[in-house]
Amino acid sequence: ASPPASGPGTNHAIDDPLTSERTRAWREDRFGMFIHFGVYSHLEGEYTRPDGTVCRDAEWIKRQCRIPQAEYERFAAEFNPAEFDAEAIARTAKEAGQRYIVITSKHHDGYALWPTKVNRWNLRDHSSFDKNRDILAELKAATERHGIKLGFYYSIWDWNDPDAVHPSTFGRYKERMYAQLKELVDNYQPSVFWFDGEWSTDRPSNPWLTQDGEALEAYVRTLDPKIVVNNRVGKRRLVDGDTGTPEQTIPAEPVSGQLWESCMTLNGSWGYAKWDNRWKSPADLTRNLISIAGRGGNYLLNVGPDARGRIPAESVDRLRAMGSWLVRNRQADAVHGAGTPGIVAEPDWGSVSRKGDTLYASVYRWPGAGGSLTLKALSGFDVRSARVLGSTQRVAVSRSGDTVTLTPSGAPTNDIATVIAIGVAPPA
Ligand code: FHN
Repeated sequence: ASPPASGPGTNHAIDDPLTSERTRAWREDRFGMFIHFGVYSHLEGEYTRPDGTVCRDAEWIKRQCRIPQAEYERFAAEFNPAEFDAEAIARTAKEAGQRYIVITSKHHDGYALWPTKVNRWNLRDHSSFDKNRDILAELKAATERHGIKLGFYYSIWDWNDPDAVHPSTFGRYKERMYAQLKELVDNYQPSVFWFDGEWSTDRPSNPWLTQDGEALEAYVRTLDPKIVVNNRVGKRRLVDGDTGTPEQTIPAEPVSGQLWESCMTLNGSWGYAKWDNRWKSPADLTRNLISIAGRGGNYLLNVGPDARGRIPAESVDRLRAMGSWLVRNRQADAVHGAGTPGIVAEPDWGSVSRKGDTLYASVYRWPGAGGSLTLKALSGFDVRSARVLGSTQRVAVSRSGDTVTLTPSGAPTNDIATVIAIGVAPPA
């Protein structure tokens, strides 16, 4: 297929991501698992310098701690994630309610997690790992078994390939990168490409932000037009690629006309860092997911497996807590396949999402006895019913002007978020 006609400001000859069949499942998934894993995981966040001082970082450790190339290559040669268990990872994601996984096929250090034929800087050719194993193939098989989609993070910025920074050799780097992307599509049929590092400042005039980013997006579409591509392929238009990628934040007012996905760490690091104990609470994480769904976005929550390839227990525990909230009382209905309510504003006591004729009001702060909750209506609608999921208690509904008042008659069903399902109908 020839690349579609393009120019600055042109939205390639592709259909609108907001309504396209290509993004349909992604728009309903709402929750995915990000995995940062690579040579840096072998260091587990700590590098001891020759003078005995310790430098701490995570997936940026090579650069931030100025590890000499030869030494980083020695660490890679030792890397042996023998306990990487794709089945356990896919099961953890499934039980958490995550519907897709995006793993770092190559992070900024340029190391490929699959046996690329493009160079030897990869887990098969430069490690102590079993030469017969291919963890991306294992993950592909495991995700398929569990009905989860698999996508790849791929860093455009490459610290390992000197050709990437010099204009005279850049074309050679680009050829290798294109060849790697084709390998990934041919070998593993990913559902998502999650690019990163297009913002690199290594070159004063960064070609990825303009014509090369545009060509890259078009190239991926020729490899497989079904792949969902994130926006970090350039800054040519408001919406490059299919999806916006706010990082470590949940936009209060998402950019309109753009699909989006907040990516976030469970502690403070993407790659495994044994010193990082800044774990977020299960309540905050679950409420983040609920609020994101109510604002029409997805939540891509990161795990960083350790040197042996194991997801830390603290991460698994948090994901389990989120999954058990979702299955309890079918509260997942407030998240999976749900989106912005449109007809009511976001309340300060929680979040509201909508699926069809049902509004799901997830209450983070339940009112005291006899108290009530108010919703501000943005358009006319009738309330047909209101009930607390997992409870038989009555919820009285009254209306005055654009204020809808909900008065529950009993206690909340849990500490994280109690969901009131409100049946609505447009006025006749
Ligand atoms: O530099 C990376 C970082 O290591 C991590 O991969 C995050 C994930 O979104 N992206 C970059 C920073 O924007």
